[in-house]
Amino acid sequence: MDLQSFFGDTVQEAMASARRELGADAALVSSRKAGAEWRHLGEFEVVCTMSTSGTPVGRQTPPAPAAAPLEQTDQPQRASYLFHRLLELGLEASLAARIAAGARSRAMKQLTSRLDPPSTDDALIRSELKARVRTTAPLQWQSLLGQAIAMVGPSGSGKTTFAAKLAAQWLRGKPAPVRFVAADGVIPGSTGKLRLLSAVMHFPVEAAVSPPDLARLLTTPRQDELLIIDTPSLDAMGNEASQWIRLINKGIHLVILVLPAVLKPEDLQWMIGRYLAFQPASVCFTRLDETGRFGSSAGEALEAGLPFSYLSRGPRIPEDLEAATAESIIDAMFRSSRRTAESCR
Ligand SMILES: Nc1nc2c(ncn2[C@@H]2O[C@H](COP(=O)(O)OP(=O)(O)O)[C@@H](O)[C@H]2O)c(=O)[nH]1
Ligand SMILES: [Mg+2]
Repeated sequence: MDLQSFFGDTVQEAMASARRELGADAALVSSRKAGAEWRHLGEFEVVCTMSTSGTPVGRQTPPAPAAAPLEQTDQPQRASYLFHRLLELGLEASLAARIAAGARSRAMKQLTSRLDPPSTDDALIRSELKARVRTTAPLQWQSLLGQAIAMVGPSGSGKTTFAAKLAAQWLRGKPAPVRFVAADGVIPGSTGKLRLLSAVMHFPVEAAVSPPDLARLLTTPRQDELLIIDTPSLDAMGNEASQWIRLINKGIHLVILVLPAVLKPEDLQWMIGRYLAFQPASVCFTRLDETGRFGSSAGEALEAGLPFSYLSRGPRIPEDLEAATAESIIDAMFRSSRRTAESCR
């Protein structure tokens, strides 16, 4: 039996919409108060079937189904497919339910308007994600001269490597006036790593081992230069954390939160909560090459309202860095989940 759901603020209204869609012989199978996630479509849901002949009555020419799924899958079941597909991508249940609801109302709109050909489940999810994923434009050093940008994030997340990749991409064409500030010098060895990179890439590096040190550098910015500040992790800031936070909030034009995509969702959520103190403008996810569940990381950033700026897919400088687009984020969510499914076979 081909079942379809219709919604309205009264059962009569929902039935009227079923008859418009299926014809005057639309038969009511069941009716109920709409579940919370479908309430935006109407107070009541009626489940109807087509006339026994299978041909919608009142329609002159049956529409040619462009793709099978929407026409053949009954709607409540479809909502469940969408929800489970989103869980498979790694999204946490409440976000998955909201995105599934949005994807399903897209399907309903397509069904009622018949302007667009019906979409597959993945295409509906992609459209719904695209409406939610925000990205920032790739950084251009030319528009940042005289300013300072900072990378913040937990230790080992890839801040120094990201900063070096960014500078190396800028330096590729012609020399870009970039000066590095290794403010993560509280961790032995990390300043050394940046110095090594600077020797290869020919950009100057200064060390700032305390908030007053960094404050001094920030009060005298050169108008023909861009400062990239590589900061310590919150834990390494220790008792000086509030001083670092104040200084970074006040003196730095743009802050990027660098997070590894390999963390468990609950750890990532906790981490994002802590680093929001720095008021990051965007998030750069690293280690995409090492995760089979990018959806769970992307979901946490979506929930925190953070736009995506860059994706890092490996340690190579600068090849493994790309500017994020809504498409690349969504592709990465689908690709990494496929990788997990394949490795489980
Ligand atoms: N596989 C992989 N390794 C990365 C990536 N980004 C950085 N790394 C490596 O992660 C380690 C820590 O990076 P680092 O930039 O020092 O982290 P920081 O402590 O946040 O500055 C280094 O060995 C990097 O080469 C990435 O996207 N994928
Ligand atoms: Mg570092």
